[in-house]
Amino acid sequence: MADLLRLLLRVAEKAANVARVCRQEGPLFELLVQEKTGDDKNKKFVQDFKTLADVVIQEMIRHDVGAQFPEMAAFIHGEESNKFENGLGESVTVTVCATQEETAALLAAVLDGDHTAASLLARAIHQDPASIDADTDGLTLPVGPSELGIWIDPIDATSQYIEGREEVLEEGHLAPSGLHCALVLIGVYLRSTGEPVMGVINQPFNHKDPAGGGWRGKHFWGVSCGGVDVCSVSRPKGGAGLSAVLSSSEKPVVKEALTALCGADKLMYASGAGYKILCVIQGLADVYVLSEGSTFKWDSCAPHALLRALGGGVADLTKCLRSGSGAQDPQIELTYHQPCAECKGAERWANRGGLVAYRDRSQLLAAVGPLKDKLLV
Ligand code: 2IP
Ligand code: CA
Repeated sequence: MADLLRLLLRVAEKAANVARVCRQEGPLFELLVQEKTGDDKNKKFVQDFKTLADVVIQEMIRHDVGAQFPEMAAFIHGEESNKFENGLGESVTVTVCATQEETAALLAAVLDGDHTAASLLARAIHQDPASIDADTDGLTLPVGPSELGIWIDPIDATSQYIEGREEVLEEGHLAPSGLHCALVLIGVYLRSTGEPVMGVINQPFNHKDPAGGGWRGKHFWGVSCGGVDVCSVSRPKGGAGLSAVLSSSEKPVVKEALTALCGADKLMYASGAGYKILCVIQGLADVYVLSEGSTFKWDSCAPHALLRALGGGVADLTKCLRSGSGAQDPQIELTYHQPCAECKGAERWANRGGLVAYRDRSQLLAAVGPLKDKLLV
C-alpha cells in the first residue's frame, strides 16, 4: 500500500498546483473573483467556475487513481457531480481526457468557449507535479485496493481560497483565516468497517517562496491500519490545560461552556473543517468541537486517519454525549462507508451528530463532559 500512498501524495500535489494556478493565472483568477462585482448571470457563471475547478481536481484524482488501481475506481467519492450545464443549456460531463488538448476542448465547452482559461486549466491538470519526498519505504499494510474506498475534498475552505487573504504563519500558532486554511484532502477508508486507514493533506498555500517564486505548499500524511500507525507529523507534546478550536459560527452555549473549561485565551476560532482538524494534528489545539452536522465525510476522512495514527481520533459528538460516563466505546468514532438512509443528496454523507477531533482520549472526555447538560435535552 506504499504505492497507493505515494500516488495519493502525487495527485494531491497536482491538485494543489491546479489550486495555485487558478489564483496565479490572470484569466483564471478573473473568473474566481468576478463574483463580488458581477450581475446575476455572472454570479451563476462564476459559481460554476468554482465548482468546475473542484470537479476538475476531483476527476483528475479519480482518473489517476483509477488508472493505477482499477479495483478502486467505483469507490472514489467526492462532493461534486461531474455533469455540467453551460450557458447555452448544453449538458457536459467533465472528465480528464487522454491528452491535454482534448481536456482543453471539453473544458472550453463548459466555460462557454473561453479557450484561454480552458487551456490554462488543462495544462495544470496534465502537468507532472514536483516529486514529493515521503519516507514510505518498507510500509506494508494487510489490506488490498479492493478493500478500500476514497473520499476527496478537492479544496476545503473554499471561501478562504476565493477571498485569498495572505497571512504569515507564526511557528506554533494558529492563524484563524486566510489562504492557508484551504486544503486538499484525500482520505482512504476500509469498505467493510468504514475506518479511515490512510490520509493525505496538502496545504497549497503554506508559505511564500523567499526568492519570489510564488506560493509553496506543504503536505502531511498518515496511515493507521492493522497495527501499523505511521504519521508524517510527530506526536506533539501536550501543554498544560486544555485548548480548543471552534468554528466562529458555533452555538453560543458551546462557546460559553468551553470558555469556562479552557479559559478565554485557550479557546480559538479558525476557518475550514479540515484546517481545524489539522490544528489538532499539529498540536496547535487539543480538540476541535463541532455541535452541528455541517461537515461531511470528505471533510473529515483524511485528517481523521492522521489523528488515528497519532493515537487520537474523530468522534461523533452526539454519540459521545449519549454514551454515559466512558466514551470508551469504539462505536463513537466517525465511519465512512454508510450513508444516512433517511437523508437526501449531500446530507446522506453529513457527519450529522457533530464531531470532536482529539489526540488524547482523556481530552476528548474533558471537552465533552461540560457539554452534556447543555446540548442533551
Ligand atoms: C466547508 C469549509 C467551511 C467549514 C465547513 C466545511 O467546506 O471547510 O469553512 O465551516 O464545515 O464543510 P467552518 O469554517 O465554519 O468550520 P467547503 O469549503 O469545501 O464547502
Ligand atoms: Ca469541504
